[in-house]
Amino acid sequence: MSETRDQYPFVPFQAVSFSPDESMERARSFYHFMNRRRSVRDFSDRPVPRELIEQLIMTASTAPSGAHKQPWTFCAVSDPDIKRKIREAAEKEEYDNYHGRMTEEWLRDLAPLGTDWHKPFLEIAPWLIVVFKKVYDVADGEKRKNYYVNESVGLATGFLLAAIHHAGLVALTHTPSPMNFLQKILGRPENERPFLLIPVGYPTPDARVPELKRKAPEEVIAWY
Ligand code: IYR
Repeated sequence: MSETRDQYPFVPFQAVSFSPDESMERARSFYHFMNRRRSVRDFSDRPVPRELIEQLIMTASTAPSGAHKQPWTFCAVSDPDIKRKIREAAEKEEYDNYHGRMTEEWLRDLAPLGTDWHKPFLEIAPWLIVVFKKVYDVADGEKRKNYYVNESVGLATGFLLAAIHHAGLVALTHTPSPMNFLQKILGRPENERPFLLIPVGYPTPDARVPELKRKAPEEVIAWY
């Protein structure tokens, strides 16, 4: 038993418990639900209330993190001027990516997704959630270490995508590269580095997504 357990407050764990049959049924139905999530690029401009975005982000922020530091900031952008600046900067980088910076192999791998340097969704989607990782924290003017920052922020972003899907909205995990322009446009402090840019909203009624298959159990699981 940990030697510090008596020195810090602990509370009873509020277990969520089901019968084995219920667990199996919930696991199946959650899989089928999650398997319907798709990255969407055809966004409608239908508004999404700020309270809904806040609720989704609070779910993201329940993710586990190294030493419970929660080393993330979710910037929620609806301001049209800021969205335009982000689009302009992202398209500038992406133009260079698609015209020489990405390898032939990379371009071939992307071809089935139908992407190019145009990123209109960055202005059309009602919200852009820009996820920042805090490589360290600052408290009382002093640097404090964070741990497993990429793992932690990746987990929180996964929770965010699940929450978005659960609420009937769609998202795109967008990775303009390089994306330090986000730090500048949003005026984030030195300890915050951009991690992912996630447009959030509703799909257009005629939205289309690439036909893709997900790997089978034997391709993604090794049993021992
Ligand atoms: N960041 C570029 C290229 C791109 C890269 C990967 I890996 C993708 O899965 C999709 C796109 C873009 O957003 O177009």
